[in-house]
Amino acid sequence: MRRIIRIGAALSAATIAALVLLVAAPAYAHNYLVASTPEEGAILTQLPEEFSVSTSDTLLDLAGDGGGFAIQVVDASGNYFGDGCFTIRDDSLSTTAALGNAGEYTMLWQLVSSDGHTISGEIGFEWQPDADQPISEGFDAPPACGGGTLEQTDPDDQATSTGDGQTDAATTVDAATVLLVAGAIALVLIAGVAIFLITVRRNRSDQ
Ligand SMILES: [Cu+2]
Repeated sequence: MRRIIRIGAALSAATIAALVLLVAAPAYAHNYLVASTPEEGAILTQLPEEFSVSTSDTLLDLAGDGGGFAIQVVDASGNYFGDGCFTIRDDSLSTTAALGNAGEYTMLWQLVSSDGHTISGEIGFEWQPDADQPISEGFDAPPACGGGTLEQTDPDDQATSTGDGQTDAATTVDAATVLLVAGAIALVLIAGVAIFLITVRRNRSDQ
């Protein structure tokens, strides 16, 4: 009976350790959002100097061309505001934009984490402009920085068009994470088997 309890305890510890590693490994690899202007659910009456998102770590702009990055402000009818240009500064991504009529707006963002992974999200806010605020017409397609519009593309397509370098970097990190986790699980299992064998041997010598 004591043996069964010992084996049970060893296997539970092994399982818990493996689960912790599986959950923790990818969790601290990505950047995550720490602040934004505006904040989710904010009611703006004045245009902010910048629309921006700040993350937990440096952003990865490998080619220096902003590939994989985007920040757009859209109203409820799908009109885009701003000129499509953006700035990458350490851990934050920002753009400037004048907005249109009062109503619900969404700020869409996409960026490349310090680990090479693309992350994205959206922040909803309300625009109730003061009388002195400029009102912009907006565009019916995402504006391209420098003029014209970008073709409407799926966010997944944008992520893969960031260039081979970044895709490779992301793949390498994935492989490394998998190896790390697999190695840790193997170690824990070996330890579990060792404890099991020692327990069995001890019980035999007790008899
Ligand atoms: Cu990641």
